[in-house]
Amino acid sequence: MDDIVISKAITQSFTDEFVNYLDVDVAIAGAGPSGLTAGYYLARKGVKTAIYERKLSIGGGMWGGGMMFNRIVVQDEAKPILDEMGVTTIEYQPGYYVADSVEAVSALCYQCVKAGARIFNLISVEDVMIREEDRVSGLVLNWSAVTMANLHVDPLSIKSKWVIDATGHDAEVCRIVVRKIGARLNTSTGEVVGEKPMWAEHGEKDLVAKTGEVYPGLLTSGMAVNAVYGYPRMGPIFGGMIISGKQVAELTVELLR
Ligand code: 48H
Repeated sequence: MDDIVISKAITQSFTDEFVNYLDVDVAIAGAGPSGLTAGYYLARKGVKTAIYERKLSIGGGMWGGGMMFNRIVVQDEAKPILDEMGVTTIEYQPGYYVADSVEAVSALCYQCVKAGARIFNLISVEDVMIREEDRVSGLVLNWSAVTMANLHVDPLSIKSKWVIDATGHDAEVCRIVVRKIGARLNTSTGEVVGEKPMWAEHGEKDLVAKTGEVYPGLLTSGMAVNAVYGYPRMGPIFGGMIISGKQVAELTVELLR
């Protein structure tokens, strides 16, 4: 066993891949359920897709199910997506399916990577590239460890034809765009409106209806949509997240054409 060979294998293969993904079709911020689902459907269409995740773990808020009971619920419309991903669901009542959240995250992550999307964890999106007359044209990245340790280390940039904000409740990429360039988003106030109190039915419907482009070059999916447009949260029903992920992928494929 040669320790240096092991070190070289890791650093060289990671660096080669990172360099290859400096210019992508789609860059997704956040590897929660919506980002992973979007990555899966994009990659299956042959779209070069990179996902950047701040945390060590992939899966965002899905692991914890509802209040740490590690189960999620999805509705009729989302069940075929979980079936396709290989996640077991049990019909609890007509129209309500329950799944193990650990199995669901693991399956989404596995299918996303196997479809060809690349996930870079431990990397935070801290800024955006704006080019071509105020169009989002890429992301600015740093190691999460740098941000957490508050180190003064400059970031690096990646170029992408489309960016998807899948950062969940904080809608971080949209907030960056508003804060940095005073942009007006496609919302009632032009800014990130902020999510409203829990109401599953409306939260889910509104989310699916508004998944899409929020600013030139920038789309939102998942919980970020509710935050951006000021829609209710929905609690531990995750169907909307994966439907939104699929929808944003299909829309982006159209836009890329
Ligand atoms: C890199 C980042 C950054 C950044 C954040 O929160 P998520 O799980 O988001 P969704 O939209 O896929 O799913 C939402 C769902 O988990 C949820 O919270 C629900 C249904 N809530 C309902 C309710 O009522 O509360 O995942 C977002 C991911 C996370 O892993 C973050 O770590 C990551 O994005 N992230 N990654 N750079 N700047 N900001």
